[in-house]
Amino acid sequence: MMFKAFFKPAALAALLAAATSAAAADLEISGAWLRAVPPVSPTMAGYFEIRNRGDRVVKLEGADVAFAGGAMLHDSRTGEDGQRRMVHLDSVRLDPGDRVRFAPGGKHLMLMKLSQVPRAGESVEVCLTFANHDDLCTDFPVRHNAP
Ligand SMILES: [Cu+2]
Repeated sequence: MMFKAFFKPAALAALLAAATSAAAADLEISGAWLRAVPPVSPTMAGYFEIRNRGDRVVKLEGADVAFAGGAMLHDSRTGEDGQRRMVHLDSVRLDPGDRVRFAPGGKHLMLMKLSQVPRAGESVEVCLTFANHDDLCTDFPVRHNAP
């Protein structure tokens, strides 16, 4: 069953994360997590912080996830009517030294067309994709609230 291959218990994920660091030489991801959603939800949001330790501009474009049909970068903005709404970002630019936080109420990764919905306590691999950099894969634990 595909489910088993994608979803690891958090304890195992922690061991794997220790063995396979979520850092390329120039990019570092920390604090990654996915917000738990009901099992019928078509979407879920992911949060993390990314830091560009390299010496060139990097453009984050989205993500590849085995259990999602697509992923988009979103930001949350307040419209003229005072309502918060999500806007699509084509890419997020990271200049050398930049640190960008994806957090509830602001930028987030939106996973869409979920074919399986991982549950709180599980951990799933998300590969961030870039215009000009190799994919960067890391485990995102699923939680109800921010760590
Ligand atoms: Cu969104």
